[in-house]
Amino acid sequence: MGVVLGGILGLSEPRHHPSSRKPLVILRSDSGTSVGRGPRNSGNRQKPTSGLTRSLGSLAGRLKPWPTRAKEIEAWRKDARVLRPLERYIQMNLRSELAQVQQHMVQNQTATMLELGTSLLNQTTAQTRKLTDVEAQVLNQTSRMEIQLLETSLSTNKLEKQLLLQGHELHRLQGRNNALETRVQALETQQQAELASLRGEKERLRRLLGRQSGALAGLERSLRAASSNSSLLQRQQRQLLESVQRLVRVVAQGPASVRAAEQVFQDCAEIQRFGANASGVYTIHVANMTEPRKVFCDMEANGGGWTLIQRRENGSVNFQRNWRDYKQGFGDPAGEHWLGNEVMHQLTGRTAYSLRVELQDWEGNEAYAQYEHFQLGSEGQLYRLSLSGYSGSAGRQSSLVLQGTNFSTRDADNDNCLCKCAQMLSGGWWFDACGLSNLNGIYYPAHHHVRKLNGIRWHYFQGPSYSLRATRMMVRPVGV
Ligand SMILES: [Ca+2]
Repeated sequence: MGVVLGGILGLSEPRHHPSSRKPLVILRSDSGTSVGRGPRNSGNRQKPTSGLTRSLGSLAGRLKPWPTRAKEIEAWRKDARVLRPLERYIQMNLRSELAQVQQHMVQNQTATMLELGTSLLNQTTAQTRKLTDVEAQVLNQTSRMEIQLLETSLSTNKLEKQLLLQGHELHRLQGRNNALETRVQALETQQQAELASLRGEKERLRRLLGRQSGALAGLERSLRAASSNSSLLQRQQRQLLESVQRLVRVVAQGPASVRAAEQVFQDCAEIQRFGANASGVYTIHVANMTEPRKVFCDMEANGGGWTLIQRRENGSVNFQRNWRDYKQGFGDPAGEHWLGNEVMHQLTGRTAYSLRVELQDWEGNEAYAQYEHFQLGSEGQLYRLSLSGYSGSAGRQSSLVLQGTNFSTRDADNDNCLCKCAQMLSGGWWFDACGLSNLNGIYYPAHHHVRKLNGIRWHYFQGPSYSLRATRMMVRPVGV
């Protein structure tokens, strides 16, 4: 509108009022700078210029086409005089409006600037706050890390101290350990020395003990021999006295009684006591027996005085006999023989007897079995055997059952077997069922003596099927 107005004004008053265009230029310039300000500024300007617009509108409505203008120009000049006050009015109004507009603009700009400043300030404040926060966070973080560093440092220091202490402790313990080792070594050495000394002492004591044991055994032997000699002497003295008394009686009765002198000897022990020291055949008279008996006396074995009741040595005598033969006896007292069950019963029934069994194998080995007590029952008791007090070298155990075995022959089965042991194993013997011995078995010559169950057996000497080369059984009163 300013431009339109300027154009109009320029055409209408180019010469008369050159200076009057000045405010219009300012207006144009203001319009130029105000372009883009928005409708508010335009509105603000419209309000004070509404009267001018109306005037110009009416003026324009009166304009005529150019051919008529020349005539009209003169009229305009006349009108110009009318317009001058209007111009002045307009100028005045415009000036105040301009000042107002300028003031508004300044105010608007100031307000805008203030807004901008406030906004910037706000932004700056926010940024500053954020920065402050970040700084605080960083500071916190830093302080925390410092604290952690401090703690770590403290821990490290503590650990170092502990390590140092432990090192000291270790060193101290090593020192003590060394001291202990030294002491242990010293103790060991001392103990070894003591042990060696003790061993020497022990050895010395052992030798001393050995010597004393030997001496004691010697003393014991001497004592036993002395005691035995003493009792033996007493018994021999008594028996000698009895014999002398019997002899005195015989001499007093005259020569007819000399034959009776032989009958007074009950066994070989008495004969030995009477002074006979040579082994051989003698005559004895056993109590309750009507006939005197020839017997072989062994005056040497184990002190002598033995009366033989059995001998095997060459197989010259048959031992396959019946009950009666074994009861009465058979064979030759100088060689193989069986003295007889009845004699043995009478003999061992009168006084206590010992039994000695002597054995010899085909290899030249000898062994014996001795029984402290030996007794034979009567015929009614089937010549039952009673033994006790076994000792000897023919095995650790007896090969004869000690108690309760009866005598059996091929015609008298008194054994403890459903079978007939005497018939199976030959001879007459105290078979059990059928027992571990039979010295009256079949005599087998050399090289035929093994694997013979019916031979001359003694189990604990040479086993169950070995037939022996020679045997002797003999008795003697206990205590001789
Ligand atoms: Ca039987």
